[in-house]
Amino acid sequence: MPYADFRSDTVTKPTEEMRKVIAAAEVGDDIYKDDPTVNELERLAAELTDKEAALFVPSGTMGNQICIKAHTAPGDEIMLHTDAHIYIFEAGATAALSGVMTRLIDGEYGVMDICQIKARLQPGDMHHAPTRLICMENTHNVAGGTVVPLENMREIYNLAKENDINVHLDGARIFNAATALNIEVKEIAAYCDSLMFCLSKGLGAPVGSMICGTHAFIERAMVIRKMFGGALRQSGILAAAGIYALQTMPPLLKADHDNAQAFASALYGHKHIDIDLHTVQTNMVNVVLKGTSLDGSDVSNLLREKNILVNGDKGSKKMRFVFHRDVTKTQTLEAAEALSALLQS
Ligand code: TLP
Repeated sequence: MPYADFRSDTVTKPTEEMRKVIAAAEVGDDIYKDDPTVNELERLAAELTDKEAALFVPSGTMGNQICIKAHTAPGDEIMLHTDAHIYIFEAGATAALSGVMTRLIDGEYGVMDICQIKARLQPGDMHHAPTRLICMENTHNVAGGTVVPLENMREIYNLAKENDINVHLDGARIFNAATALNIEVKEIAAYCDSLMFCLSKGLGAPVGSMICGTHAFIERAMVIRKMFGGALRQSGILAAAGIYALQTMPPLLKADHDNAQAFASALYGHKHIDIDLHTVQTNMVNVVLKGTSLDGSDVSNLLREKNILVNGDKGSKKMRFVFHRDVTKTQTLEAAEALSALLQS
């Protein structure tokens, strides 16, 4: 029996049609800007986000880190949410690669508190690391795939501009945010100077992310991409999948959101499970185990015996289920049933 894999939407595999497009891709050496397929993907990404230019990069992490380095100098300060992916899950790269200080901002559901931001802006005097960059994340991964409201983004962006600070958006799942808000991606991208979005999550491409910004910013980003070892050669092979993903996958994300809703509804009210339904806005469900001695790691091992894959840590009661094009509605309901049954006793 095949596994139903809820560990992440990063696990999606290219479809048959996507593999055909990859096989047929026209390529060239992208470092000479000779790869027509990469050039087309970059044009398309800039158009969709309404930015002047875009750059194909190997991963979301590299995309975020290139942008941070392009916006800052060592000793500067960046502000971001306490639970930001950039802070928690990028292996300390902001310190190691850009030498920047991180100032953390709290906020429920991944929404940064504007009052805290205002209170903590650092002036550029001789005592302080100047605040150069604010990073937002939409959708917000750790909060449960929550959508940061446009109003909050606008307020933060306006405040940043009044203080001559740039804004970067970790939009790894910006297409999920746009789907939930029923708007175009460019309407979210309006509130940042640079953004990164991933092709290799819910959109189903095997590799790659895009960074978008002004022409000058992307010129600088190209140098840093080279420095980080992320400049590729015949990458049209990968870009072809990205173009296909952008052209065909966004309308399908709603089905993943519906599966997340169905999963959460099936488990809501279970005596050993807490789910905050307000967080179930896109393709993730955060589940908290209660009144049981089992931890995330135990539950993960027990579900694996039933061919259901989900991450769970030792000593942690929190588990994340992620919905994507490679899990069906039936697998979703079976997983809810299996989780419910094993926590019943
Ligand atoms: N997130 C992964 C893990 O790293 C946690 C996942 O399974 O969700 N920004 C956000 C908001 C992300 O969720 C991720 C990946 C990235 C950036 C990094 O993308 P990659 O994995 O391409 O480096």
